[in-house]
Formats: sequence, C-alpha cells, structure tokens
Amino acid sequence: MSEKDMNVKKDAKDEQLDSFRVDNDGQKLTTNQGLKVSEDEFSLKAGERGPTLMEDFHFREKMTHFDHERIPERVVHARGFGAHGYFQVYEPLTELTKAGFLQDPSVKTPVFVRFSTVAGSRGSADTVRDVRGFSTKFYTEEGVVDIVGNNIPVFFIQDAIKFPDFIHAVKPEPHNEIPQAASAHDTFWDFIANNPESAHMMLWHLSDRALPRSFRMMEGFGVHTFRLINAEGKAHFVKFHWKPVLGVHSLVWDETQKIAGKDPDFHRRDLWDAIESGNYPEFEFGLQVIKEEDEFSFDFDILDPTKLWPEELVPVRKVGKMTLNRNTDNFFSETEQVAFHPGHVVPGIDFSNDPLLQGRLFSYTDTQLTRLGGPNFAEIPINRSIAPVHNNQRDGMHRMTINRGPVSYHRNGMAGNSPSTAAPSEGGYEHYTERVDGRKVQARSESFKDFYSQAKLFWNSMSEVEKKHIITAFQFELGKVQRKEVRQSVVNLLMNIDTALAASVAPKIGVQLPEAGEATKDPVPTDSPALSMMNTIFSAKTRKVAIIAGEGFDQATTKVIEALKEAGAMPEVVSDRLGPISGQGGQSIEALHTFLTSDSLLFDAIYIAGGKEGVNLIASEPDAKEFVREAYKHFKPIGAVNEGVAFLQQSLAIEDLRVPGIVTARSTEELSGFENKFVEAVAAHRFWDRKM
Ligand code: HDE
Repeated sequence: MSEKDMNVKKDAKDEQLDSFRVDNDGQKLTTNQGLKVSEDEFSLKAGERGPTLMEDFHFREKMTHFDHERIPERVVHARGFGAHGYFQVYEPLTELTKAGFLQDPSVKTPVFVRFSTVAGSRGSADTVRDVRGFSTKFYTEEGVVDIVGNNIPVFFIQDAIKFPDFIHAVKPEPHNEIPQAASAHDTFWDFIANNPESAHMMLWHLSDRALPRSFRMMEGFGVHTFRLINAEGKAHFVKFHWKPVLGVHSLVWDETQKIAGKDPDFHRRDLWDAIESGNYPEFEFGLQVIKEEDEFSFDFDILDPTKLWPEELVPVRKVGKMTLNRNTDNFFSETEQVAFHPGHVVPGIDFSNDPLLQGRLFSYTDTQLTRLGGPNFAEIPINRSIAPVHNNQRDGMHRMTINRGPVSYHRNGMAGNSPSTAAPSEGGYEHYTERVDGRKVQARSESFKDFYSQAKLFWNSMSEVEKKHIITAFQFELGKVQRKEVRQSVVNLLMNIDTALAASVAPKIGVQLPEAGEATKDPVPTDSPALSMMNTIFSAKTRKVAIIAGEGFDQATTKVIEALKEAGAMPEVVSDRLGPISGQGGQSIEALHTFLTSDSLLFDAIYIAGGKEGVNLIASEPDAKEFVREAYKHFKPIGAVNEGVAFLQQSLAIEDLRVPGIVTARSTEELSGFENKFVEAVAAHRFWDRKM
C-alpha cells in the first residue's frame, strides 16, 4: 500500500473493496487454480521446433482467458471515466426528505462517479461534440442511490419509446459505420428535423456546453423531475443539480478537434491528474423544489424532459458537496463494470410520471444482463451495496453469494419467515401513493406540444460570443450533411426559434431561408442569465500554464511560477529538451514537455520566459512558433518577459502587443507586479475580443 493510500481514512465502500483487491508484489505467478508456474514464455512443445501440446494447461488457460477478455461496451455512454469520493449535506433536509444520507452533515457518504460521452465507442476521443454523462452512485447505509444524469438539463425526446430511434440516428450510420463519435451526419439531422421536440436540446448540443474543458468544469443535471418525500409523507417535486466549484467552462471547437488527435484521453487524463495532484474535483449538490400544489403553475409541463425550470423562477438551493478524491485501482473492474440505474433509490426519493424517466426505469437493468453477462451484476465489487443484502434471489451466471439453508421463498415458516419485509417505520421502501386516473392511450399530452419556447429562452440567454459559436456549429454540422433536403428541413426548424439564427446558417449551407416560420410561443421569462457560461465562476485554480523556458531563463520567471502556484494554477515547463533547466539566478526547473511531445492545445495559457540563450534555443525549435500562434488563435492568455517578448512578436508576426489577454514586461518598471497581472489574465481564461 502506498503512503498516500495509508493517509486516506478508508470509508465503508473502500473497506469493502479491500477484500477484493489483489497485490502481486513479491508473489509467485500461478494458474487460476493456485498452482505455481515455472515457465511463462515457452509453450510445451514436442521438441524445440515441434508442435505445441494440448496438455499445456497453463498455455490453454492463459489463452482462453485472453480470448474472452472483452465484454460488450455500453450501448450508449461507452466511453467514460470514473473516480471515487464522498458526499456530505450542508444541513439536514428533513423537511423535504427522509433519505438517511441527506440528514446529517457529519456523515460522509462514499460515492463513485462516472463521466462519459454518449455516441462514441469505448476507444473514441474525449473532446468530441457530445452530451456528457454524469452518473453518481451513493453507497448509503440504506442502500445504493444513483443519480444518472447529463451535463445538459434537457433531453432530445419526450418518450422513452423513441430512444432506440434517436440513438440509431446519432450513432455511426449502419451501412458504413461512419462517422465515429460525431453528430455531423445525415441521419442525426434527419432525426432532428422530423422530431421537433428536440429543438431545445439541439441548441444546447450545438453550444459550447457540448465541448467541456474538463469533467471537473461541467454542471450535472438529473434532467427528470423526481419526488422527495419527508417522514410525514409529504412530497415535493425536485430537480437535481451538480454545480462545479470551479465554474462551467468549455474548449473552443478548433481546439477540440485537434486535441482529439493530440491527446484523445484529454478529459480522463485531466481528471486522473487532478486527483493525483490533490486538486480534488468538487461539485455542490443543488435542488430545485416545486410544491405539489404548484404542479400546474408554470407555462411548461414540469413532467416534460425537454423543459428546464428557469433558475430565476425556481432557484437552485445548494444543499451539499461531493468531492472526488481517489482514482480507481483498475479501470475495468471499477469504471467498466459499474452499473448505474436511475431507479436505485432509498426511502424519501421517488419518481415522477415523466415518460422518459419511466422508460429508463426498465432499460438500465435490462442492458446489464447483456453487458455484464447475467443477473448477478449487483455482486460485482463496485456495484455492491454497503447495506446488507438479504433476499430469495438465487443462482444465475457467476453467482458469488453462498446463501445457506433450504429456504429461498417468501412467505415461509421454516426460517421464521426471514428474510422478512420491513415496515416503513423500520426503513422499508414505500412507493408514493400518487393518485392516477386515466384511459390507456398512446398519445403526446397537449402540455408537451410546445417545442420552441425554451429553445428561444436558451438562444436569448446566450452572449454574443456564445451565439456566434452556435451559428458556426450549425454551419459545420449541417455543412457535413450530404442531403440538401435534410439541411433545408433543419433551417426550416430554426426559423421557428430565431430568424437571425436561421439567416446566419442558410446561406452557408446552400439552402433557402424560408419566408417565415410557424407561429410559436414565446418563453416566460424571455431569458435566463443562469444559462450563459459567461456568468459562471472564473479563477486561475488548476489552469494549466505552459512555461516556455530555455537554459539561462531570467529571474522574473521564477516569480511568475511562484505566483501561479500561489493562485492554484499548474505551471509546467516546455523546453527544447526534457530535464533540468538552469536559470540566471542559479535556480533550476524541470522541463516536463518538449515542443514535440506537447502542444499549446493542451494548456490554458502560455508564458514565455526571457534570457537570451534560452530564447534562442526555443526559437530554433521548429514547432515553437506554432505553439504560440495556436494559443493566440484560441484566445488564451499569453505572458512574455524580456527577450521572450521579441519571440512572441516574431511568432505572431505583430509588432504592437497591446492585444486583449497579452501581458508583457521588459523594463524594471513593467516587471514590477507583472506576475499578478499575468495571473489575473490566466483567471479570465479567454479573451474573446481579440481580433483574428
Ligand atoms: Fe441513459 N442509458 N437512457 N440517459 N444514460 C444508459 O445504461 C436510456 C437518458 C445516462 O456511466 C444505458 O448502463 C434510455 C437520459 C448516463 O454507466 C441504457 C433513455 C439521461 C448513462 C440507457 C435514456 C441518461 C446512461 C447504457 C431514454 C440523463 C451512462 C449502459 C428514456 C438524465 C451510465 C447503461 C454509466 C446509460 C438507457 C436517456 C443518462 C441503455 C432508454 C435522459 C449518464 O440503459
């Protein structure tokens, strides 16, 4: 066990996992039967050059296991990454719910979180344009609770019966399996055009929300309306939120595409590194609450999963915090085998009649039967509840539990009727006794037929920069659609949201701008500032800064590195070679990257050190100028001092560096306080008003 592991006090889940962990340190190699193996490089052959013999049981076992190492990837959300942590409430939520883990601020509930993309295969790139999954498993004393959410608060469809159709449309086209992990193709857009309920989600999907900077900088949403029930049996409608403490931030489109090549593991690496370096990702847990009697007080149906509850109408109450502080030991055992289910609840949490949620309640167990090979997946270590499990379920593939005694039925007399059911007062789960009247019908509720008002709300809430990005995204996505009639139908749909948006897209994709759209409802309120990422939290914390420095770098650079660290940023040296680089004052820094192994795409900001010799060495690197140019192009903060300033001018081919987000210093006067100005620029993240 590493020292780090020993310092972390084990929680109940961690302790449970301990009994399954295996360490090979100093051990002898064995077969699965525990037999020590004396030869693992040469199979048993009849003569050194002869055929391999069937009786080589070690060879057969090793090869058979290898042949069966793969399991089916998730049908959606195949690409993902997980981490362990804990959750704590800020204050007892007794008035809203009787759920035990939401009562006591001193209780740390262990959690496992898996972030994911939706459309791509397991090996696809992290930074593609896509919705991100945000699934949280709480190992509570009363059983497992899962919030299986996304980083976007609404969904494409209203009824689960359409999910297979939607997913078939977004996945690679079946005749040639192209394109991988991308929505820029005919079938996706044909689906959107023919299923206008997706209008609202379509705008989120084309916004920068679909290009997160990091899993640590995304919001999470339960999407559906759930119910919380208190001990008196009183219910409230709720929506679940995760708010990242670092704010909500995105990459820019050009970056995402290039990072997909330079580092397809960009997001998983970021999460792994953050946890390893002690920058534990934190998310505040938020609740939007609507009283049962107010169910019909809004101009949207609160059961419709294509609608959000504007935060200005229904504020988000922050009620707790989740901290992710431990990476997995084994990706397959934990992240791949974890099985989430929105129906995993404890007393005090219940469902609503949202037809999308209702369908999900079926799908998540069903899919595990194929993916994890049978009904016993709850016994896999990562999925095990820390609350004891007792029931009469038996047998099935890979059963682990050894249930004792002859009785496996309820009610029984032979075992004193155990295991026995628990009354609600003893913690037994009781479904909310909602009254339901209705005819059996297959229809869309009238109240679900407003497809456009919240699409307008989202569009109206965007800043000019965000709108520009959405327009370019439409031009790109539809520009890749080969069938003109599909492109035309999507523009027709955009007319129902915003004429200017449709007008900015139509001419670029070779289709007509219709004279008018349908008469559609306007949103109330007209906009929601909470939806714009411009109104989020900005800071320098954990931002990665490339320190471009060569041998003999100047003393100002040491101060800059210190100031960045002080502000919680992550300076990393990029140089003409790896290893220690000495500065003018005798200080030494370790270069972790070269221009060959790295790229400014992988950093949030760059800084160019002074020192004649070092700058000359850097300038002679073939990729160094491009490194600087890309950072400029992606609106990133750029700092430079002394001789570094001239190199910046050469790289950008501009003389006058009075450009937003560029901070330079050459004289003693300029150098005083330079590091603070640069840190401020790093904390601002991007300088959108920079002219290109
Ligand atoms: Fe899922 N979804 N989904 N989904 N979903 C799955 O379950 C499904 C929906 C979400 O990290 C599958 O175990 C249906 C909404 C996440 O392991 C599957 C419908 C939201 C994950 C499934 C939806 C989600 C999944 C595939 C329409 C946000 C990854 C593998 C009614 C609130 C979980 C699996 C992980 C995974 C079905 C719609 C989130 C097939 C039928 C809406 C984050 O069961």
